Amino acid sequence: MKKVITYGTFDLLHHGHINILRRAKALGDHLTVAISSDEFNAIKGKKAYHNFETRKMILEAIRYVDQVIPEHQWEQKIDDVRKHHIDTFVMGDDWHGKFDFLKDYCEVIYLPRTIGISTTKIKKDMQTVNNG
Ligand code: C2G
Repeated sequence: MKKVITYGTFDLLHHGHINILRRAKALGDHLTVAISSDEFNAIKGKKAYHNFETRKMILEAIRYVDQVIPEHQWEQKIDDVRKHHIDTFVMGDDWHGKFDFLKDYCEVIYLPRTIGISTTKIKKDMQTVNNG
């Protein structure tokens, strides 16, 4: 069984997230998603609209996702890959090159981001709509 992993906050779920989850799953038979805890988001300088439990529950409802684990820190990826016997690590290419150290442990693939959508854009556009 070929196992794939990807990481992220996945706040205000949108089609960009779905596209990368679908493509990540297509690279293997099993997809694990490591979703950022609220505390790790603070370290990333992100404030998610939904808390960890809600974001986790939403991800678990997606057909491409087989397992959801917490992401507490930058440094856990090597342990995760080994502990979960991961064959392939996938991230959007805004992270291109940033996780190449994992190449000693698994295949590393960066996939093109979905253009024109982001959680930040959703928040900004909603503000404009609401402010008239
Ligand atoms: N993504 C995408 N296209 C978009 C928006 C996001 O392909 N339009 C991808 C990102 O490249 C990432 C995943 O969706 O691979 C999750 O995006 P975020 O929730 O923004 O995650 P991020 O803050 O990048 O956290 O340790 C890694 C970090 O946890 C990544």
